[in-house]
Amino acid sequence: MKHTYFPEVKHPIPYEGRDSRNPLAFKYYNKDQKVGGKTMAEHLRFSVAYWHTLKGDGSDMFGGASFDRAWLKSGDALDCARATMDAAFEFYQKLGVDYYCFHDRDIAPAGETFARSCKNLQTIVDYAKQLQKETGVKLLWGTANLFSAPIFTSGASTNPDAHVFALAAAQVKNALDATLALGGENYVFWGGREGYESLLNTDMKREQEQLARFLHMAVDYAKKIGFKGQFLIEPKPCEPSKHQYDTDAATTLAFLRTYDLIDHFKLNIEANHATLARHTFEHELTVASIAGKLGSVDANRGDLLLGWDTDQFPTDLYSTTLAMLVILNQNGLGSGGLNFDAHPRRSSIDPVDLFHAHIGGMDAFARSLLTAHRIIEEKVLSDFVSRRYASYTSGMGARIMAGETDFNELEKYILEQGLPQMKSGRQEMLENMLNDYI
Ligand code: XUL
Ligand code: CO
Repeated sequence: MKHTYFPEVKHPIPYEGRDSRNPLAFKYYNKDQKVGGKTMAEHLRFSVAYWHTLKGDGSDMFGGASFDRAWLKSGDALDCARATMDAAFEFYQKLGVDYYCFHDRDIAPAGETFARSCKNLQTIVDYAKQLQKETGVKLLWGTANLFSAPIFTSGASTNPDAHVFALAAAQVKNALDATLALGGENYVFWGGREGYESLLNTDMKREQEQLARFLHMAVDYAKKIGFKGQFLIEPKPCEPSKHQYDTDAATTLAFLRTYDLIDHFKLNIEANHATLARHTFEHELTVASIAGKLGSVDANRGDLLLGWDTDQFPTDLYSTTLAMLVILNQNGLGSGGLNFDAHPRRSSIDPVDLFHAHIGGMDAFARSLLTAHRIIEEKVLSDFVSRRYASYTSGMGARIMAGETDFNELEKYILEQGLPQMKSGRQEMLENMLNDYI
């Protein structure tokens, strides 16, 4: 029997239904419950973020570690990495999630040399593979940390020094190998430092071309090694860069189209990144979805009063309901999932707080799945929206959309038919209806 890192949680978290008052139970997330033909687990595909949940220590810009994490103090760097992997799989199993995500440097320590770092990664990947096999927990996505090491301060693939570009490529090559070895269903690119601080020293055009070249190389390498997972880009406007090139969904889609990468990528939309870009979460999800490019979600929330990437657990039912509407309307996330890229607050110091945090996020999304499913089944919004645009489905509206008319004819039409009448958008009525369902 392995060491127990979460002694307060003796058994897997049960589903007890909405009347339960047990804080260590699900009130809505009932893994095997069917909602419109799929189980909740199949719809939601929850994933734990290794960097926050296992490696997070509560430190912030103003102070050091506040969390008590036995696994982070278990001997030398590799012993710690193994202990952390043990804690991780104990956590996944007790929580009842099927997936996790990691950066290469979360799971294995960097070494003195690049070769040593690769060897460490290989060692821990072998260990993770064994634990995945024993538990059935799977890898949703892997990624490379190309932002923490000081050498990436001025970017990874967008670095002005080609030697740094080469290092980033070598690191992604190994992270892709690791993701393939662990059966990862996706691979994520988040360009934390792929942007700039000042245009005084930056050739923006060249940097974007470098980024595109890098992504093409990744596509080629994935093909070479037989990695079939989905490539994802995770937009964010800033932080740590002042201005990140993958600013938001629309910018990222335009970038992918410009550089002939669009067929190889989808987007991983994060709630807190959306609000940092001054969009709503549902706006970013919708922009990605209507392009057929919503691949996965980093489920969290920000704090509008703080205004930075607070990565809080998602508990706002309005936001999670609107998110589930987009996800259900596109028939799910395919190989993607809902990854809790979130961490407990600095004062939530105990390992058991990790359970409370994830239970809250999972219940919020499970409840929103049920709500969104009912809204769609009962056509609450869709009927209103189709009526609102009905004039484009026949007569002159249909001819406009079929490209069968022009400005001259439309002028004639107005002169004959007279001015259009205004119609209410009924926003408040719809907001009330949404509230009724939530
Ligand atoms: C940072 C962020 C990353 C990515 C993976 O804001 O969201 O953790 O999800 O690199
Ligand atoms: Co993220």
